[in-house]
Amino acid sequence: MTHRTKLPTYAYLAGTAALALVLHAFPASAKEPQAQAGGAMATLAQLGVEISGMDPNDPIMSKEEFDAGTKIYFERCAGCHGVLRKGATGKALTTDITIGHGFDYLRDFITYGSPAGMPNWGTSGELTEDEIAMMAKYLMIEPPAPPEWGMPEMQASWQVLVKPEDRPKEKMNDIDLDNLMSVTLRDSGQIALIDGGTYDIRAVIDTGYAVHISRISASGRYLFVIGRDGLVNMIDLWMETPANVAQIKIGIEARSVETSKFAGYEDRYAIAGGYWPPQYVIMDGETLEPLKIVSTRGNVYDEQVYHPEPRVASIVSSHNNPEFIVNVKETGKILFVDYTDLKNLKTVEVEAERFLHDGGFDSTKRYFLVAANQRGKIAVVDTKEDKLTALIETGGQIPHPGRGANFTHPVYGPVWATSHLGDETVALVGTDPEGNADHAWKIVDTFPALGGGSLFIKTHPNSKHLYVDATFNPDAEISAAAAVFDIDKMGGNPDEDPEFVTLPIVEWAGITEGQPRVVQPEFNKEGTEVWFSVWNAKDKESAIVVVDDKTLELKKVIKDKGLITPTGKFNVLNTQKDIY
Ligand code: DHE
Repeated sequence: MTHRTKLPTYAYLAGTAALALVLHAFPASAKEPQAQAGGAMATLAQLGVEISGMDPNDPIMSKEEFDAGTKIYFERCAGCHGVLRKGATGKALTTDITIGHGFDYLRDFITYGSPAGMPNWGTSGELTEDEIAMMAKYLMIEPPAPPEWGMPEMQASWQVLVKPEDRPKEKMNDIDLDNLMSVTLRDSGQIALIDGGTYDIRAVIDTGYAVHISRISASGRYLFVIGRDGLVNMIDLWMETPANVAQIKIGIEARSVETSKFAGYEDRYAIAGGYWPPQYVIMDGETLEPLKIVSTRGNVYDEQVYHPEPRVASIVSSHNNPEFIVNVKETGKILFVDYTDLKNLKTVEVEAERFLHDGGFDSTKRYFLVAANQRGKIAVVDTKEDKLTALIETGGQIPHPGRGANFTHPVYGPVWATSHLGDETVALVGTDPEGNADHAWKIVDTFPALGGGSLFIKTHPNSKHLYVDATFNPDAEISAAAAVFDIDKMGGNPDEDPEFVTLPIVEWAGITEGQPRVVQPEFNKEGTEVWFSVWNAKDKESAIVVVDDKTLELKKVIKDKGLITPTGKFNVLNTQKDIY
């Protein structure tokens, strides 16, 4: 069952899963930049823009329209095209390009989308004709730059809700913390903590908007989550009912958070990465006090031209050195940031590839593999020696591993796997330079899974299965299922692709309303169950479906009226120890 669907993209991602980056988070001055309002009021003739039916002396748009356009742009477009419209996963939309395209072209493009991944905002009914006309005009005016967010702003937003000395001295609840799942409730601005043994929701905690990921401190006590609006929440899992103990807003838009894990530095520092402003901040690991802010603006690794918006994508914590590994999307650089001396900060800057996104460690935790998604490559760095090990072309379109999946292939030995957003392929990279040198840092096999639009792939050291979703496949039947491969049967016949079983996750959830998508397989602590989110619209029923890893049968459907738009799930032990 092979579906060669070309469904690229992040534009789609940012679109359907519209990131409502709350504009009211901007100070008023940012919403009304003088130059922009001036640009909005400038006449078509002054800007050299023609729109049929409008007089050259008409202003291109009113200030009210400009404000509305700014809001829509941040909600729907910035995730892919960048705040300054320099392009990343989506194309560049700077005025030299958009004015050249003209109004009719832009309007039609926004209306119908493109096979290369631009969503069909008009024909899908997400934007009205008037909104699209407004956006076509908006794109021909210079973009407004959101405000910077430095130490004064961070300090002002920082709150220690429960001081370290007032926190419990021992665990005060009966939760098996290792088996707790932190579940993103995307559109309600919360996370749910679900007991992996009883499936009970033990707490629902308010967080920033559309939390992106959860990470666990080295000790396993503190849970950190980051909202798209840059709000970091620190949750103490030892409390009778786990709750926020500190929070800080580290910027206007953000995706990544992590904590120090190297021996001797457990729970000492936290780090968060910003999309806007493009920077990372190192914080105290017990209070979130901001200690050091470092801008990632700079030159693109290959062309060596300046980029004003190099966003921080994934961040992981090295197990081999006291370092954070910070992936900078637009400049294609991987930074090893040494946290032993924040006053004399040492950073190793590795030239990798554009546009860095998500990734994870190999099974030994020595190597980190990260997708340079628009170049179809995986960059591998050695976290012991702090250098680039390999750049590997996957052969697929837009590799999107999440943290990837590590297993021992019957023929090729230890491998790390990624699926792809832009096509149906799964690619396996050999990761054992000592024992399997011939296969190391090469694509040893690729084979099809359910279809394009895959976001995440997962296995566990105790499992013999590899699970692959197809969340953004345009076919509702495919996005409602997940593929599972039997690892032992891989490579038996080198001329044949491994077969997979299709798990009808949405059908199992018994949800018939809306178009729920299956996203992100995540294992429990023992590696005996795999959990899938059934992600429906905010006003419709969603669920979590738990599958028995041995039998591949349905084990449990978790439903609750508070389970609104569940997406990412993070098992405490697996996340703390980087097991995947
Ligand atoms: Fe994600 C990981 C960015 C859209 C769910 N996502 C990541 C990471 C980045 C990122 C940089 C890696 C963080 C790390 O490891 O430190 N994601 C982005 C985007 O820029 C993008 C494309 C558009 C946007 O506007 O946000 C985007 N992501 C989505 C979604 O629409 C998803 C499916 C649903 C949601 O909750 O928003 C989504 N992203 C996730 C999840 C992970 C993730 C569940 C962690 C996976 C894991 O297993 O580690």
